[in-house]
Amino acid sequence: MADAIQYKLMGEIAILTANNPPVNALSHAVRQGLIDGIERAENEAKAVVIVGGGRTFFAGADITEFGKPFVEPGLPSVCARIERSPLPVVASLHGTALGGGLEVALGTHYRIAIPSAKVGLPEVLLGLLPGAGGTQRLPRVIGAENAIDIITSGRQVGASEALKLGIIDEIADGDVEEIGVAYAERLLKAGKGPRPVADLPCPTAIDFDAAYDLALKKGRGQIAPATAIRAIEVACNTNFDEGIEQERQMFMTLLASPQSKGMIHAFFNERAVSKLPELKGVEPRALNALGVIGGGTMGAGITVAALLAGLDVTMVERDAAAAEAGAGRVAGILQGSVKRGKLSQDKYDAIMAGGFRAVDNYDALADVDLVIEAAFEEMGVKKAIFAELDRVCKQGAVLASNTSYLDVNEIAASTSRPSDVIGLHFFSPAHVMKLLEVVVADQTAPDVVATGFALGKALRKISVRSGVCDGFIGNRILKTYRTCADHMVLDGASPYEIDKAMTAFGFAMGPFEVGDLAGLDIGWATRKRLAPTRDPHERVSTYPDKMCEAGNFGQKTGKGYYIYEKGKRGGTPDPEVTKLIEAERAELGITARDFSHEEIQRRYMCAMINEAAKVVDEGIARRPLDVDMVLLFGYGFPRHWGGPMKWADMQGLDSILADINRYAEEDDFFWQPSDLLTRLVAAGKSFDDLNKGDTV
Ligand code: T1G
Repeated sequence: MADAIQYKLMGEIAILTANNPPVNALSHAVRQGLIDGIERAENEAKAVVIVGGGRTFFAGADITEFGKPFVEPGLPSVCARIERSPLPVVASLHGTALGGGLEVALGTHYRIAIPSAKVGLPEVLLGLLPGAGGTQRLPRVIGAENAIDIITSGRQVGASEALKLGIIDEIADGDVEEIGVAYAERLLKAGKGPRPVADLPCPTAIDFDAAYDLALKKGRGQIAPATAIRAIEVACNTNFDEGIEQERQMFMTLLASPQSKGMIHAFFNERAVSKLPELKGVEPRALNALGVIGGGTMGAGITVAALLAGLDVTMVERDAAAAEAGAGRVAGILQGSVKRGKLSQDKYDAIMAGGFRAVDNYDALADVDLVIEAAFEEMGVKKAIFAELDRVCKQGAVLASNTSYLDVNEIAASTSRPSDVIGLHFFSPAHVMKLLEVVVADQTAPDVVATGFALGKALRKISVRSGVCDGFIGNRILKTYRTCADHMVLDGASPYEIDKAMTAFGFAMGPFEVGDLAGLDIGWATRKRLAPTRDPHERVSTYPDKMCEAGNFGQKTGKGYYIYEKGKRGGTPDPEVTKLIEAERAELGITARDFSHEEIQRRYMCAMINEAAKVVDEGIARRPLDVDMVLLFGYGFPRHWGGPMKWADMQGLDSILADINRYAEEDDFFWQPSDLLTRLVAAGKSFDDLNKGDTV
């Protein structure tokens, strides 16, 4: 195997080139290679240049090594060894110098970058903090305030901002090795020697308590950003070596924390979830021109996502007026992106001039590669549209429905080409939400599935494969934990306490706030749709119907569970709702009881996990990690827990099952323990074992 760090001498300059594709992660071999390279250079060179081979400088510590036995040299000692070299050491940056990568660069004495390079310390996005001197060296270079911003946000900083801040010393265009060597030669000519950052004075202190409290509040329970602030505080009032020691202790504490395990689980699985073994070697069909049926909220959002990905889109509406309205919605969303500087006016003009048209006849879809139907959620409407698509679309075109719960098999069977039919379930707003459920019907051809995933990749979505059932993966699980919340309300909990409990757990919003945001009429329509087939044993609350009958659909009507005043953020609890609930309890003869936040969170999560286990057991979701990614990217599940299945594993599946069995003593209709969960507990296995291919 080629050396992880390649060494060559060019004149008086030793060049150490990282060679650990794809992102030059700082694995053990790379770390050892850096030490060996520096020591060799000190015997024969006057200066050293460290550069990344391939597409980037080091993109950080090797995350796959976390949790495995630690092997010296550690990254802190690699950075220290580079820093105390008697030779001037230059880091020449391209791609993304992130985490341990930037820490290595801060361990060198001079930093140069090409204009497109980015730097950052994103460890908090893994539930960690910079553990190789980043919290001690960066503040010495850019001050405590700027360091807090970069470290607690985890954001990537462009080369020009990095130059302004002083993270890098120069920007130069050209080959990254050549600009590095030229810079080192200029330094030698100028008689410049080593310039350890560690020798810089402690940065000026700021109000760390205020910064700490703010980070905790913003983190919604995440501990890493706040801990990083304490580490930066140490840099301001302790000598460097002591600071490095304390940083290490804080790093090791976070590394052992469930939050870090949750976030590392999310990091790897947001990349793994779209890689299906059965699609290996399956070529997707062509994907240049799209058709979108419907110019409403979903149709317009899907169109914008496709246009921003450079695809050509033809939107079809029932008549010219509706087509114009649809085009107006698309233009409105894109102009919003121009205003926010996310899209240039030129790009906007190019899209609206060429890549998009809204029409009122299906014949315009004769040559498109894929059509996404985003029309009214009614089976008759769907079948009529797919009959038209079957008539006009070319052979080989992929016919997709954005339905969020209807039977895709039934839609497919209504065409002469069911193998070309698939579900592509976007989430509102479709140009923002990252999740895409790729719903595979019984007859969907493998290359059609591959095309669905290819579209997801082109639109920068997190695509998750789902089988066909009512609500697919996400909405089916949502219905269950939402019902659990309703049951707790009937038994005594207030919707507002439930919202507080779930935001304390880490959700941006509780279930009743989400209901108000999405529109309570959606749930109402679902209840009406399912009423004819509802099991008489099912507990249903009627007060939500009364709220809807009164026209209170949430934010869009100014009143739902909360009352919303124009221009004011958030809503205030509506006492009328509490009255409705108390009346229903009295009617049902229920004596309200207290629910602690812990009990609310536990029941809510157990309901979610139990239904999710059934979804996996039935093969609707292939793996537990698929469920985790659906909840993370479509339902606001807190990333620092990794998803419900990861959270369940960290809690211990036996304790989850024990609670479900206990709840079943009260209501054995709603709480029917998942067979898969029972089998896993009996076998002493976890959801993660299933992710790794194990079975029970
Ligand atoms: N370690 C191991 N594997 C990594 C990796 C890493 N740091 N970064 C990426 N990969 C894998 C990734 O899983 C994927 O694998 C492939 O590389 C391509 O990545 C002590 C403790 C660099 C911006 O957090 O943000 O340093 O799926 O698909 O979209 O203080 O990867 O192909 O099998 O994402 O072009 C800090 C993490 C670590 C950066 C490139 N560093 N990486 O994005 O490609 S903690 C990070 C990224 C640390 C020290 C601490 C991105 C990227 P596969 P990709 P991309």
